[in-house]
Amino acid sequence: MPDDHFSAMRQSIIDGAPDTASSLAREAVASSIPPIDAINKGFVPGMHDVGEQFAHGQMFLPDMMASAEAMRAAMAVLDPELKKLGTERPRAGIVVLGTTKGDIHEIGKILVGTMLTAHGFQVHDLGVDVAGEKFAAKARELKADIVGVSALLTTTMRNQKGVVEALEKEGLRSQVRVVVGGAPVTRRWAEEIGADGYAKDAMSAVTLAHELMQQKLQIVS
Ligand code: B12
Repeated sequence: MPDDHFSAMRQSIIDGAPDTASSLAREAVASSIPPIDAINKGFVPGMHDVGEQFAHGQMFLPDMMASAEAMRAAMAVLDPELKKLGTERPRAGIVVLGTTKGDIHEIGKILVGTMLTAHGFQVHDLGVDVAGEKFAAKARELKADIVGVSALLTTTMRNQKGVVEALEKEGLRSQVRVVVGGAPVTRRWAEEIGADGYAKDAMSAVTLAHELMQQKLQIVS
């Protein structure tokens, strides 16, 4: 796909134009562009620009909301395409996913869930603004292998630690691997809060999840 198509995708996010974003996504599918390329090379860079402009006072909350709407429109087209890749694979592991308490950012988390599903994981998305106890209860109910916690705000990152603590309190910590992510999250932070891993994007989250499942199987066998 020519670079100007990717830049049109990026611009549709900056402009907060859901119809344009959706039709560019459909064009990508029609031209057999891998959906992950459309997301990573086209639409996500637009979200990053929006974040930068917001940070510099050049964009405001309603603009950011319009951009999120455009991103959702693109994902509505690309998500089913990504998931198709995973439908015939055996189940790689059970993942409980959510955005931490106090935080309503969901786009990155949804993308992580989609990529995990596309690679054979069974994913249960608890949504946004999820308390640690809820993660723990779902992990128990489903006998989850991995709990994934997203946080996009420096203020809500600390609630990722609350998820680790809730799992400890429930006596589940040795059975469940905790992975954390989100724009302000780092590997160092993951270590500090006692999580088992950090991934910077959705593809790395898949690699990490496979590695953790391997480790788990080695311990069991
Ligand atoms: C879109 C957006 C919104 C939308 C969210 C809509 C939605 N439905 O999700 C709306 C408009 C609602 C919003 C609200 C707010 N936002 Co906002 N938002 C953004 C923005 C522009 C993009 C986020 C995004 O979707 N990125 C695209 C996705 C694909 O990337 P991602 O989320 O980083 O996810 C990837 C990785 O991080 C990783 N990942 C993510 N989760 C997980 C989980 C696991 C387990 C793993 C392994 C990996 C992983 O993989 C993902 C895919 O590759 C960011 C800017 C930025 N650069 O992040 C600001 C940003 C996060 N927001 C910010 C702020 C300040 C706010 C508000 C407080 C604004 C306000 N004054 O009200 C509110 C907070 C509301 C709340 N309580 O949560 C700040 C945060 C600053 C800070 N340091 O804390 C940012 C950084 C903007 C800025 N530069 O100032 N926001």
